[in-house]
Amino acid sequence: MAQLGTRTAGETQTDRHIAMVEEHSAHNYAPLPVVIARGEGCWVTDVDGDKYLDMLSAYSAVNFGHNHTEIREAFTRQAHTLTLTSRAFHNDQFGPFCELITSITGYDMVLPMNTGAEAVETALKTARRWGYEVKGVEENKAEIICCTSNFHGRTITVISFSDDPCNGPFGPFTPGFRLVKYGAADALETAITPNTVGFLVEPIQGEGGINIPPDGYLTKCREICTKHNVLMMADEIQTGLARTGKLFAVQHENVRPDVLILGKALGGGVMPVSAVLADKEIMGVFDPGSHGSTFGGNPLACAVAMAALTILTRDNYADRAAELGTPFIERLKTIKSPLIKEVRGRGLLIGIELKPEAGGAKKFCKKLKEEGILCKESHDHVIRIAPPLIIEQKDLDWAFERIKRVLEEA
Ligand code: IF1
Repeated sequence: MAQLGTRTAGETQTDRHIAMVEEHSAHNYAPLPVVIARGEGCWVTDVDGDKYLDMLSAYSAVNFGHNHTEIREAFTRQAHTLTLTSRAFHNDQFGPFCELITSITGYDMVLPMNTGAEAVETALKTARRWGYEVKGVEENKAEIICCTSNFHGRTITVISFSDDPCNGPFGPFTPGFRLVKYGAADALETAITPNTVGFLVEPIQGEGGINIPPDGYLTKCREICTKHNVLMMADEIQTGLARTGKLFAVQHENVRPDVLILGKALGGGVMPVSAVLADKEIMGVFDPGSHGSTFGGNPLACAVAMAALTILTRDNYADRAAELGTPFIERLKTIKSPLIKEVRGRGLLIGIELKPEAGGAKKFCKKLKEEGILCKESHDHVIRIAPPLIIEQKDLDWAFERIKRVLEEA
């Protein structure tokens, strides 16, 4: 039940905060009119005391819920000890982090960054340098294949291979990228040339609308990349770390990409931590000075990431996401609303696609907010449901009643 806080007459705190943002912040977002002040588990409280169930998890960065004790303690302990040295020197958190993340993911080496886009850019640099120095592609001729409806971040190079119109006008764009239809393995094979060095793919497309590829797609892509000596690079920034019911979404098909890209929840929901993982013959292309970042691999990030990885594996978050998500998806499918085109998802990454005549998913996210649920549309017509993986059945039941009511009443 969303407890309504005591409201003072006239302007609310919410109004006051939104007015400040309207006045002083770039309008690069159109947020729901809610100003969150506290978070605990799956619940957040706004500045006026109203409570909401967080069903976005900051786009899967808050898989552990808000204010997770062990993550907070790891963060606080390290914050009091040592936060940043730069990688001009070693620090005592980095080695243990590298050992833990490589053992959990099964790759030889890791290159730590901060945001997801930085990790994607790092993967692109990895593929290009590998292409020139190992595959033998002529310099400046490397091609990387990406998918239609992709989302990999907001830097100029990353949006250079986006087909989303909101990514412009920001040209001139970075050359060397081709798009193929997401889900069509044969299109990938057709697009490969002797200069192709990498294929970048989301195992499930998040922003593209929670797009799940056909069964066997990732397996076929793996085979094609192996056959043509092209690096298969999986962007698991949103789908990774247990979100889809496996530790990594590629495990739904037992596919092992050559390059694994992680972010979001790797930072435990408290700070940006991202990483690129690969075996020695690929990651070995980097030599001192060829890549880096001021904060990449900082001791605070490593401490938080180690806590996140430890909790994920120890508490079987992946099984939990599958056990809670799978029946929840089936229940959502029972909602009788002529507006629903399809309910789809894996684990606790769920999309309710509405028919165009519903008028867009955003207005339903606004109605859900009034019911005490915070979620976000993905690609106009899809209501994305992605609660923290610690969510309890009773909260899913609470949410289901409200989602059902909003969609059936419409
Ligand atoms: C925003 C979208 C989701 C990602 C994948 C890389 C990145 C992201 C698969 C870049 C980031 C975030 C960005 C955030 C909203 C959110 C998002 F709507 F933008 F597309 F989740 F779907 N690969 N996704 O999902 O990571 O640099 O942001 O750390 O930009 O509004 P980042």
